[in-house]
Order: sequence, then structure tokens, then C-alpha cells
Amino acid sequence: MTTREAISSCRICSGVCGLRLTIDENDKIVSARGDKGNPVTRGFACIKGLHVHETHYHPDRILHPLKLQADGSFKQIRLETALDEIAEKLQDIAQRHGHEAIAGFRGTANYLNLAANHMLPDWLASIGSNSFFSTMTIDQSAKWVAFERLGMWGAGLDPFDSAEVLMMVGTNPLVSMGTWNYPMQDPVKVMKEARQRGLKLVIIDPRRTETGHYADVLLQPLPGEDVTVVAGLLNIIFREGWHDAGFCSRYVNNVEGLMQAVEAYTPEYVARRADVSASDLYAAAKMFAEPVNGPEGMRRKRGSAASGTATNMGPHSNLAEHLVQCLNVICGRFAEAGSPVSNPGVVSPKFPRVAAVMPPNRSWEKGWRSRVDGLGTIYGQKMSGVLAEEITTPGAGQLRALFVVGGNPVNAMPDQRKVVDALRDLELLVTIDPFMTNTGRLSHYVIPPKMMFERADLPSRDFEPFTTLVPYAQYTPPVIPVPAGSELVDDWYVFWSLAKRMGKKVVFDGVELDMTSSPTTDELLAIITRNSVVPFEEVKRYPEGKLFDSDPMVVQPAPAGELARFEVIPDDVKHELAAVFRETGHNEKYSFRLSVRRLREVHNTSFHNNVPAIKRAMPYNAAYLNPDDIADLGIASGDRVSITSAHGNITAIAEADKDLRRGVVSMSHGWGGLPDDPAAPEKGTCVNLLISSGQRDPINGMSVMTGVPINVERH
Ligand SMILES: Nc1nc2c(c(=O)[nH]1)N[C@H]1C(S)=C(S)[C@@H](COP(=O)(O)OP(=O)(O)OC[C@H]3O[C@@H](n4cnc5c(=O)[nH]c(N)nc54)[C@H](O)[C@@H]3O)O[C@H]1N2
Ligand SMILES: Nc1nc2c(c(=O)[nH]1)N[C@H]1C(S)=C(S)[C@@H](COP(=O)(O)OP(=O)(O)OC[C@H]3O[C@@H](n4cnc5c(=O)[nH]c(N)nc54)[C@H](O)[C@@H]3O)O[C@H]1N2
Ligand code: SF4
Ligand SMILES: [Mo]
Repeated sequence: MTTREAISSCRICSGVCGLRLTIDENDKIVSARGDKGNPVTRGFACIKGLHVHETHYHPDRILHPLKLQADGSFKQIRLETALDEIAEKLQDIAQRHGHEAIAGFRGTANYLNLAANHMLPDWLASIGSNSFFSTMTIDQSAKWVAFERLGMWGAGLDPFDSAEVLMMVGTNPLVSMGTWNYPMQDPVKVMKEARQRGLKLVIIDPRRTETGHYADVLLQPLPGEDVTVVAGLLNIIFREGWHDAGFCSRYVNNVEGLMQAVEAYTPEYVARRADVSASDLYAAAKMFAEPVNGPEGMRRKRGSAASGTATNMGPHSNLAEHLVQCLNVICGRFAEAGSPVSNPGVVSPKFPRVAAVMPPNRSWEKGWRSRVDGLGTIYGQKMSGVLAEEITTPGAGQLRALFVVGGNPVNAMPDQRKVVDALRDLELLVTIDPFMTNTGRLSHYVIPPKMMFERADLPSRDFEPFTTLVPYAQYTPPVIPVPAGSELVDDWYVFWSLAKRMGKKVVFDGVELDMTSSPTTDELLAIITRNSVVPFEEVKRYPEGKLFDSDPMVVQPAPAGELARFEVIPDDVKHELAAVFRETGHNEKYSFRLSVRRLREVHNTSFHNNVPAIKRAMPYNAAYLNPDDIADLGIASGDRVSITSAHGNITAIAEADKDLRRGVVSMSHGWGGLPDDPAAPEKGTCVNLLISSGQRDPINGMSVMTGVPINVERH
């Protein structure tokens, strides 16, 4: 059989691994391997990327738009007919409830789909709706809150290349490719190389993770205690005088206030509450913060602290993130004037990196306020944590129509029952997804998009400074046609064509689109990159991916005059920190805590059913427990257990994990069926039935998803 080879990239996660695809004479991808020639991903690819092509051919893939029928079944419908009907319904809803009643929800598959990623919010703006939601506000929006309360360093964290120490809290980049102070591409080799040059690691995680195996100091606290643990670290650093007093006096307001606020968080208090040893806590603080003796005397150590999802999902998640960032602030762990910028940009525009504080902004305190919890917006987004109430609470802005793009909120959102009831209450739910997800099952229309290898793409422009630490990009043209006889759509087209039908003009990334004839994906990508450091046409010349020789760039000194300062202890932070101290910590009624985690084999709600090799390797989301806890419960790996929180109950399959500390059930999200049609635990369980949406954060509406008190017993 004649075959051809094509180069592309996996766009499931920020790893953006270069792939070499073998394609047969029928244009079918028959195998994939990591592209060893790729200058950044160097052959690395995980099981998902090596099999993602199989999902293109899976019999469950939806190949034609579907419309819900009165009897609950779905019937094929022509795309343009579906769009006509949807546009008509939208006009009707807008007339009765205003345009704000029309909402969009961005799931993870919309981030690495550049044209679609920009189109969704721009479409909402074009129809006059501010109802834009994304997974960010059930994920790491605590980082946005921290930047906006504390301030942000214009030149970014201390560069990874020169880091002597990294602290990672509640994150596992060797599996997730999702840590903000660590390269997201080819993470295992990068770790080995960095360790060889002497990088030290402090890891704070209840589980000795794949990343934790490289730790010099590993703290395994109870989940949900990141505020306690990090306040304890700050306490030790201040007491030992390891903070950078010079940096603090120049760039930080009221460092004394922070010192006082963490005074109560003594190593003994932290040890008792978070169940870590006081001496390990001291060792962690020392390794991160103790200055080193250089040729010119004592100098600050280089390298930064960062958190992942867990810190941003525990109790007091915004406070926890704020304190993690305070570690960087008080130790001055930011790129200095004159230091080289490792990625001056490829698809993003050239912008100066300035060694100065960008002042706090607190955008949620300004502008639009929701009738739900009085929440505001952050970076133009409404809070997904209250999406359900935004649908069910009457009043101005009540949502009546929702577009779900590249996400599956029914399995991803806290408090599954509430989310499902709310989605059922909508007048119009449209899901754009290649598969019939549980969200799709509740939808009035399901529109199947082209999949990864069938469309042109570029990596994210706006996240480039965070996700790509070197000047690298890969333009991926479509490498296979869509399946014969199918009617599929580019995600972005749905919105362009609805705007056209509604008589609206889309201003796409600041450029007004021609609404008479449809643009191409390349034309949209060209708009997004019109000011890029490397011209789009140049990037396109390297579909195999390229590390560009960009002009060297250095961090600029701060401008003269009055400088903004970090606000390390604003009143709300101070009060919350004092309130956490007064909490008792342990809830006597519950003997375990639920802990979030990700699984290498799957991506959130995806890849549970459509790849045989993955189904064999990871058939369900087990409830991982320490082997001693398994023994104490009188159960064995593979037994069913019943898990109960104050909010709900689930049945799961127990599995021993010697890397997990005691007293914790570590379980991944995204699995299971609908509440009234649950899957057997051998096919996966929805942990979000355990998560209450009752105790939400007052700024970003986040629920507590890790450190949740639970009981476990044999089923
Ligand atoms: N393979 C794979 N990769 C993924 C994903 C996936 O589903 N699968 N999802 C992607 C997405 S959407 C995201 S946002 C990123 C997230 O990327 P990460 O934030 O790195 O996510 P995790 O790998 O779950 O790491 C969280 C770690 O926190 C630990 N933990 C749990 N509770 C606590 C706690 O209270 N405190 C502390 N200190 N640690 C705790 C867990 O044991 C776990 O090791 O990953 C992305 N990459
Ligand atoms: N309890 C608990 N809940 C959590 C978390 C947790 O740790 N614990 N983590 C949270 C986090 S960090 C996140 S990000 C969310 C994730 O929540 P979601 O984003 O809702 O979940 P995903 O599975 O990532 O959704 C991806 C969807 O996109 C579809 N898809 C694939 N390719 C394409 C495409 O080309 N176009 C379109 N339109 N669709 C495509 C897939 O079939 C899948 O249905 O879950 C959150 N929920
Ligand atoms: S899912 Fe795996 S192969 Fe795909 S980009 Fe992420 S790490 Fe790479
Ligand atoms: Mo996420």
C-alpha cells in the first residue's frame, strides 16, 4: 500500500507535540509518532496524541448536524437549515429577553483552535451580549484575581533557564503540561536537563507525583491546606530574614502588614493543621528562599514559585494563590532589567517587557454586576461557577440560550445535578462537539466540527508568553480531508454565519469582517497575526515547526517617576487570612479528604470511550487511596466504595496508590453519566456530584473542589 507522511501537531494540551503522521492512499491516518525533528517537542508525545487520529474515525463521531426531536431522539439536519432555525430562535430570545440572554461557554478544546477561540467572544460582542463564560473560571482564575489584587510584574517571573530553585504547589507538569513557571513542551527531558544543571525542586502535593519524584523537598500536606502551608512558608522566610528587603522597600507596599498577618502561622500550627512535619516545612522555605553566597556577597536565589489547579480549587483559593505569588514578591523572583527575554514572541506582537509592577486593578469591582452573588467580571468573563444560577435566576440578564464550544460542562462543572437542571431549563442549547457528550444529550442542536487534523491552526497568540518559553511556533495546515459524505463545520463558521443571519457585523480581533462572503480559516489567522513578531507567511513556511531566530530582547528598566507597588496585604486578604486561622481545620464528621488530580491517559471529560488503547489503560476514574487506608477499610484494590460528602454520594472503584499520603481520596473529574442515568463505576464516576456549589468564593464564584471532607466505606 502506498502511504505518505505528514507533519502536524497535537493540540489537545499546551504540550503542542509535533507529530509525524502516516497516511494511507485513502487519506486515512494510520499511525502517529512523536516528531523527533521538532526543535522543541523533540519526539515527545503522550498516549493521547499518539492515538488522537483514531478519534477522527471512531464510529461514534458525529458527521452531520443533529436536531433534538420531541421524543428525545436526534435527527440529522442540514447545516444551513440548522443555522437558519438557530438564528431565528436567537432573534426571538433577544427580542423577549435582550441580547445578554445569549451566552457562550468556552471549553478546553476551544483554546487550541485559534480562529474559533477569537471568534466566540467577538461574536458575542457583535450581538451585544456580555455573557461569555469559560473553563478559566472553574479552573485557575485565582491567578487572574491574584494579578489584579496584588499587581503583576511586567517582565514576568524569574526565567526558567537561570532558575536555581522552583517551587510547585498543587501541580504536576510532567503529566499535565500545565504549570506556569515550567516549560510546557517535552517536560520530562527538560526536567532531566534542568536537574543536571543543578535545578532544585520543592514540591507541595499530597501525592508523590511524577514531578514529585524529582523533588529535593517534598511536602505532602492534607489537600485543602495550601493557605496554611504557604502562610507557614512566608512566616519562616520573614523570621529568618530570607526575604529580599531591598526589593520589598522599592516595590512592595506594607510588607510589615504581611509579616504580621502570617505571624500566627507558625511551623507548629501549620504542622498540626496540614499534617506535615515542621522540619520539612522549614526545609522547603530554606531551599526556596535562603540567599546564596556569590562572588559579590550574599545574593538572592533565582527561580520562582507557582501553583496549578489544586491551589486554585481548594478552600480560600484566591487567598492561596495570592500567598503563592507573595513568595515571589517578597523574595524578588522576577526578571530583572537587562536580563534576556527568552521568547520575544512569534505569533504575538512585539511588546516591551518592563521591570516594574503593573498596578492592581480589581476589575470585578467595576462595571457589570450579576444578580447572582453580586459577582462582577474578570477579563471580560462572567463566572462559570454560577452559570447554573445565571440560567435559573429571573431578572435582567437571565440566560435563555447557550452555546457550548469544545467543552462538556455537564461532566466538568461542580454540582452536576444543579448544572443539568439549569441546562434543561434553557430555551436553546447548542453544542459544537465531534461527539455526543452528556452536554450534547441535553442540547437542542449538536453541530459537529472539523477535527484537529482537518483544519488549519496556529498556537495561541495571547497565551504565548506563558505557554511557550522559547520563540517557537508551528503552523498546521489540514493534512486530511473531512470524511466523505459528512457535513462538518469550522467551529468559528457557526458564529460568523449566525451573525450574518442576525444582520450583525463581526469585529474580529479589532478588524471588521466582510459579512457577505465567508472568510477562510487562513484569512482569520492572518488577521490574528497581523502584528506578529514573525509574519504569518513566514511562520507558514515551516509546517514542521520552527525555533525562530528572533532579535534578542532584554527586559527594560522601569520608567522614571512614581512606581506602582505590589499590594501584598489589602484588607480583604488580611481579613480572610485571619478568618482561616480561626477555622478548626478538621471536620470531625469526615475522615478523608477528596483531592483533585489529572490522569495522563485522558483529558478532562474526553478520551474515555473513543480510543481502544486508552480504554484498556484507563477504563474508569479510580478512587486512589493509600494502601494502608485500603487495608484499614477492609477492602482491596478493585472493590467498589461508597464516597459521601456533605453534598452527595457516589460509588467508585478503589485502587491502591503508594504515592498518595493517608487520609486522602485522589480522583479525577470529567467522568460518568447524567445524574438520573449514571454510568456504572467501572465506566467512570462523576466526582462533581460530591462538590457543592453552595460555598462559593465571593470574587470568582469558585466552588471548593479539592480538600473536600468525605467519608469512604465499602459499597
Ligand atoms: N493528561 C492530562 N493533562 C492535562 C489535563 C488532563 O485532564 N489530562 N487537563 C488540562 C487542564 S484543563 C489543566 S487546567 C491542567 C492542570 O494542570 P495541573 O494543575 O498540573 O493539574 P494536576 O495534574 O491535576 O495537578 C494537581 C496536583 O495537585 C495535587 N493536589 C490535589 N489537591 C491539592 C491541594 O489541596 N494542595 C496541593 N498542594 N496539591 C493538591 C494533586 O495530587 C495533583 O498532583 O492540566 C491540563 N493537562
Ligand atoms: N471536580 C473537578 N471538576 C473539574 C476539574 C477538577 O479538577 N475537578 N477541572 C476543571 C478544569 S481545570 C477544566 S479546564 C474543566 C474542563 O472542562 P471542559 O472543557 O468542559 O472538558 P473537556 O473534556 O476538556 O472538553 C473538551 C470537549 O471538546 C470536544 N472537542 C474535541 N475536539 C474539538 C474540536 O475541534 N472542536 C470542538 N468544538 N470540540 C472539540 C471534546 O469531544 C470534549 O467534549 O473541568 C473542570 N472541572
Ligand atoms: S495531549 Fe499529549 S501529545 Fe497531545 S499535546 Fe498534550 S502532551 Fe502532547
Ligand atoms: Mo483546566
